[in-house]
Amino acid sequence: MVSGMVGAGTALSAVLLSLLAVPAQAVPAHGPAPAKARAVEGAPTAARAAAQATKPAPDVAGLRQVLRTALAEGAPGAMARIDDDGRVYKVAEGVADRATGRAISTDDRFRAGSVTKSFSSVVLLQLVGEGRIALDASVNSYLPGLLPDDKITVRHLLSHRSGLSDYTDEMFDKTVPGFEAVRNKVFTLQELVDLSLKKPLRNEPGAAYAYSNTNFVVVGQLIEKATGRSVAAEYRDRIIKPLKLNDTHYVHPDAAIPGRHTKGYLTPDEAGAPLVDSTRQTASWAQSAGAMISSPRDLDTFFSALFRGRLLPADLLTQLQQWTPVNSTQGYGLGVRRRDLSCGTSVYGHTGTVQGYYTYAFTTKDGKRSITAVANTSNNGDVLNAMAGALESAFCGKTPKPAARSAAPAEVHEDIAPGIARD
Ligand code: REX
Repeated sequence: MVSGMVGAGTALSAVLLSLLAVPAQAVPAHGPAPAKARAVEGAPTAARAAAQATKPAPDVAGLRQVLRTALAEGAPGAMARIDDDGRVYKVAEGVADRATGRAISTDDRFRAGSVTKSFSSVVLLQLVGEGRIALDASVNSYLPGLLPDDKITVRHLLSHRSGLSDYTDEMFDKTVPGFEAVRNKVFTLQELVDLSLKKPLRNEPGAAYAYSNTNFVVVGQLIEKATGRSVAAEYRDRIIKPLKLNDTHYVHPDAAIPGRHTKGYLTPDEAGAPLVDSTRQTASWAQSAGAMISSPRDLDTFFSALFRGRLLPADLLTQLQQWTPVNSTQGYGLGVRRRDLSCGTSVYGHTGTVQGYYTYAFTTKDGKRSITAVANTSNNGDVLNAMAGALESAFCGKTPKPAARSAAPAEVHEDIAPGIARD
């Protein structure tokens, strides 16, 4: 079913085997063959049929090549799952566990990092829909005295325009020592905000986009204040249970990933130093900004449901898509990213980076085609850039040109705190 898998063995032999493996086609895991799928969907209008006819099929061979490039750049394993209107493609290369040589699988859970921000945003926007929070109200009106400027609004937090500094810049200045110092720590949300407030605001509230984990820690505080419950309970009752996301867990401060999962391997700053198994951690430094555990199926389901309008009323889904420019090909909405691809298609979702895991989870405007692509390493800009090619393969239906990849390093730092990803 999952092609490109390798048998048990040493990590090295598994990686070599996967690189040498006969390229097997990705097989739809379930659902009808494409021609039938369109027929079964039933009597599309002429316009819809025309739109479908022009929508390129995913380039599965290209996707496999993207994953292999990630392995060649240093990831022990990489995998991706595309959910295309009922048709599923699964591709996996390399290992989930370097010690046992177990092949990575698209059924593996992983740490989804900042994709958590999209979950936090949905919960907060639902509270807006219920009249419990107002998007343009001052954060301090709900959390008196918390922030140094009353002009910072809820919307500024969700769109990274508050100016609040990102406490992770300093925390992870030195990658492995920074990680080991917090791996087992348990922070309160307030402690994380306090770390940020040691630094002045980076810009006037609302004036500029400046990515900061602090924004979504404060979003977590707002959720807890408005509901009187933990963010974990709100994620569970508002998103995880209704969408039956059985692989999605917010276990903070537990350090273990429940169930079947890929290990994560952090790349040290020192060239040639061995990867560090970073699987176990409290992820307390991230919490409502990045502590979610999920699977490719669940993230595809989540973003698909969001853009099909199943989580938010139409007016709030519109608000979520008010884009602040990030660079010439990216925008940030309210807890979601927009990426404009080379073929003219824009896709919507989020990226994630926690120690040992890189994630891309994106969907189309209509929510009908989604991809989640994961590599089980981090702090490796070459792997991050290679994995960006998964979006081109999934949505543009063609193999990313090497030139496109070599042009990409400029975007590694695009809105990740300075020094977060290596060159
Ligand atoms: C923390 C350090 C990165 C990672 C970070 N992660 O801010 C948040 C996230 C939760 O997912 N953000 C991404 C570490 C970028 C997003 O929004 O897409 N790097 C690593 C270092 C660098 O320690 N010195 O690469 O694992």
